[in-house]
Amino acid sequence: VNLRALYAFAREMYPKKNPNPIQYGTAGFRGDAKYLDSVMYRMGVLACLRSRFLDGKVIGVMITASHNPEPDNGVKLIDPQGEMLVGSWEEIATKLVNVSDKELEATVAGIIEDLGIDIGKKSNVYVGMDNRYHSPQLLKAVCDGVLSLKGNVKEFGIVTTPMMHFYVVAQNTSKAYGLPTEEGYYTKLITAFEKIRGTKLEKGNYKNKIVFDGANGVGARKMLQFLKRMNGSLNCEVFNKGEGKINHECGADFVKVQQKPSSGLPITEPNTRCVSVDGDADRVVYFFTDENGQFNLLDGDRIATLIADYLMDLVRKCGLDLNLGIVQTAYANGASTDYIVQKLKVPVACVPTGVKHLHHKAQEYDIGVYFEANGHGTIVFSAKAKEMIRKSAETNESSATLLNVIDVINETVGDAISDMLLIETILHSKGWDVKDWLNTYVDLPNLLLKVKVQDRNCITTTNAERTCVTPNGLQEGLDKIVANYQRGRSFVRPSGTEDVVRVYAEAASREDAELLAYEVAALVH
Ligand code: 16G
Ligand code: ZN
Repeated sequence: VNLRALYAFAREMYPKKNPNPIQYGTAGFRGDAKYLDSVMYRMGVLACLRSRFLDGKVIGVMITASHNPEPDNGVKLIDPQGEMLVGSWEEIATKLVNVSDKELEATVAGIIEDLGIDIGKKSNVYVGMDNRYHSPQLLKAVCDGVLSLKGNVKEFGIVTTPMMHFYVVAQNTSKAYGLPTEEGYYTKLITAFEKIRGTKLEKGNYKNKIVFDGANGVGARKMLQFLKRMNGSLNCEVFNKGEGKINHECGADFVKVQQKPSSGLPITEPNTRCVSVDGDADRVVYFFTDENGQFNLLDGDRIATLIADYLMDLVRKCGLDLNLGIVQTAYANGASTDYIVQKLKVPVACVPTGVKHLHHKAQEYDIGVYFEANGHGTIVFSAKAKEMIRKSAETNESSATLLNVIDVINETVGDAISDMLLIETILHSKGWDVKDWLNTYVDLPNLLLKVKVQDRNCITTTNAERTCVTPNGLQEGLDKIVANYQRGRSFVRPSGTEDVVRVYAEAASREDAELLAYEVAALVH
């Protein structure tokens, strides 16, 4: 391996264009696609090194800007067990993309030296992308990065983010997990889903009919592929299939933030279940419009409570001694937390925003259910739990069902389609329609605001982002305001993905939630 090639490649084909330093954040690198060629090239280099560092284990690279607008793109590395890139390498990534083209060779040499990487070892990288028009060019840059260090690279073309995670895990673990191919992914999820569902497709209030909003992203195409293989076990009509701009007035983020239906959907009968995913299909929310024309959202908190309730019930029927916990962030609606504590009687933990925090915390339970309010989440089962369920499945029907439930779930990361199949399974099993689901508790009215400030990092927080540490006096001021509102709760935190401060507020009435949010925003400003 000759490091000289690095500089030549960088200079000729992928010269550094990003004018300002960028940082590997909760969502990897993200920004205007115009500046990302060199970032992608260098991430190819880094993925190649990381694989060598881990004895040739497959490392994944996903090119997407998720729910961001169309001009943006981004890149995220996936570690061998499907987790997000480990923190210490986030720093290396940040350093590597910010050095000049000239410094590239020396920087890479430094990384190799510091970490004692044997560059004679094999290196294997998997790459996939979303359907943005600039993704193919960026994918080529990643591949060139891997090739310039003589690594092996396998392209998966257009995939959802969770599919990419699935391929990486499937390749690095046993065949029993599933095959690291598109067909392997569909087969695993569909087989398990259809086994649980059986042949009776409607039950009680549950109707086999959903409207799917694909956000004009990859989720739409993959959902169509699922349906082709499903023979009607799920009756689903797909919209926003890519005819419009990705995430533009549609998708899970739009629905959650705007609290209204996506455009591009047909007028349906009242109370029809609608499902929205985001551009790379790792987030999902449900919604419906009732007979009074009222919009109703079923977000990540609803999904977490529905799933936890169902799993607790199954575990009880299995007669297994397994502990189950729910992990939320500060954005979880207060009413959902009350419902978890008072009705479900399940332990609940609160962690800072970002999937990796939720994922790690969830791993502390035998069965950990985690969802951000925005619809990103999944369920993780400990090795011990899986083993106990597998044994018991030989003689207990509920355990056999639970075993299939595990196979419907993409445990490595939030997967909109897998989450949706699980939700459909649960609603079917309970004989519920959206109204039954909504009636479990009443959300507190809430509002999310963005505030532009000089330096958002002036604000630091603790207590899972619920308490401000700096600037001095901010938390005291906030407490004073909140005290005037019935059921009031508010917090502020610097965004990890945008140059803004986010203000969240909830209160007993819509009017109060709004007043509270604006009062707190004024305090921050
Ligand atoms: C990233 C996170 C997402 C989080 C969001 C918050 C991952 C994979 N994604 O998109 O979970 O909700 O950031 O954004 O961790 P914010 O810091 O701008 O509020
Ligand atoms: Zn996403």
